[in-house]
Amino acid sequence: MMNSRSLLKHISTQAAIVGAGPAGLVLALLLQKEGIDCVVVERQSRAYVESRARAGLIEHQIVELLRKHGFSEGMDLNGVPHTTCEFRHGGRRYMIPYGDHVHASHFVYPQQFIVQDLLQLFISRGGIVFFSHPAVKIEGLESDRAVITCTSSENSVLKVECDFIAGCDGFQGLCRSSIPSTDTKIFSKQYGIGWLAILAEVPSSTKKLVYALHKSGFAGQMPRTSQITRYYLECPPNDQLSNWSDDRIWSELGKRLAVDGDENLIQGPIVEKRVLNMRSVVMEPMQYKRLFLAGDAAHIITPVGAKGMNLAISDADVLANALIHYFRSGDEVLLREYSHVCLPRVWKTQEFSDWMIRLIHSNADSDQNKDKDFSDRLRQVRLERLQQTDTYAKLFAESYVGLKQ
Ligand code: RFL
Repeated sequence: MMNSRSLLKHISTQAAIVGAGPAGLVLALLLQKEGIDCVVVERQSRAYVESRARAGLIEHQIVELLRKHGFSEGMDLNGVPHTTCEFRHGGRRYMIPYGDHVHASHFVYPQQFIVQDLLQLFISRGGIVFFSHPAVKIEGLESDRAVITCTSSENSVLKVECDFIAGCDGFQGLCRSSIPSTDTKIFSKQYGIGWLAILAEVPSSTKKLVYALHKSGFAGQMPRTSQITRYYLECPPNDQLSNWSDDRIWSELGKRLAVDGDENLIQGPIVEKRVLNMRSVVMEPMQYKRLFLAGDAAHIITPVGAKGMNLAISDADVLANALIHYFRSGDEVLLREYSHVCLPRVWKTQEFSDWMIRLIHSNADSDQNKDKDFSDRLRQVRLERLQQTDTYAKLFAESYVGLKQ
């Protein structure tokens, strides 16, 4: 119900979702499908969220989830299944056909396309998203109804009163900080490693995902579409973008990705570059009274294993089930269990990402006496075992492709 006054809008709903990223939109669609009343409030404009290029690798179980609920049309039409990745080290290629080990595949389909598809579906079915409405205050978490206050560029105020708030507003959002620090514990790790994340409007030199372990540092090549490739270059964690001219980027990629002679990189316009600091954070529990966090709002993970968006969608699925169960039966048991259900998967994924970090960087250990040559030998053995030992490769494949554990 909406009462509009000159500058104040007041609406009432069952579930208010803060953030129109992958977590918020999957949750909104799942609730909408079951007839649960919900609205989404989003800080940015629609054009902005639909063009934010980030992830691109969708795990097998998330592909299955999107298909099961009928959210996968765009991915099925335009996504590309992947079953092999390639490591490069010491002048050798290590092809890992992970898909064959577990009879499953990844899909490469850029995050901004998923967001576009989900938004289009939600809105076309009558869903309401308040774009350019940042949530600025959360109240009433301890009472019968919670209230979110949002502002908008037209200087109006929106108040959303609800039974539950889903905090899907990412790592910098408001929801996480609305939980009293005495009721949560934050676990975090800084790896002391940076990645220069680059988006280039060029086809990649191979269709596979490439992880190159070079003496000068890691380099990655991740195809996104036939015309767009994401590249990564290891760099100091707080490196300045001004140190990275386009010429230096292409030359460093060519050197680090080369195996025998020069890497035949197709050079072209670099449309985005940013320095990422390799760090991971998990908040426990992921809920407080009427507020439930999902995705990056509750945990972030280094982009090394390409897991952040997948975890976000997985949380949204768990939260949707709990809310649907509650609104059908009045039984709060699944809501109470929400964090206990999500966290084991979050921690297994963190463990895998930590393992991957050690595999692809020679200086990932906190040990002060880092011996890069020693680490390098260990990395070589790990790659050989991935190629030669079926059980080792299968364990990697299960985590990498994202099977339900
Ligand atoms: P999002 O996508 O950050 O969405 C949160 C939304 O909340 C809005 N918001 C607010 N709205 C209202 N009021 C407020 N006060 C608000 N504050 C924030 C924001 O505008 C935004 O729209 O969180 P969500 O849904 O949890 O999804 C998480 C994923 O986006 C993230 O984990 C991934 O992008 C991480 N990630 C990758 N994940 C993968 O699974 N596979 C990958 O290959 C992968 N590659 C990546 C990545 C992240 C990267 N960056 C930029 C950190 C590559 C990169 C470069």
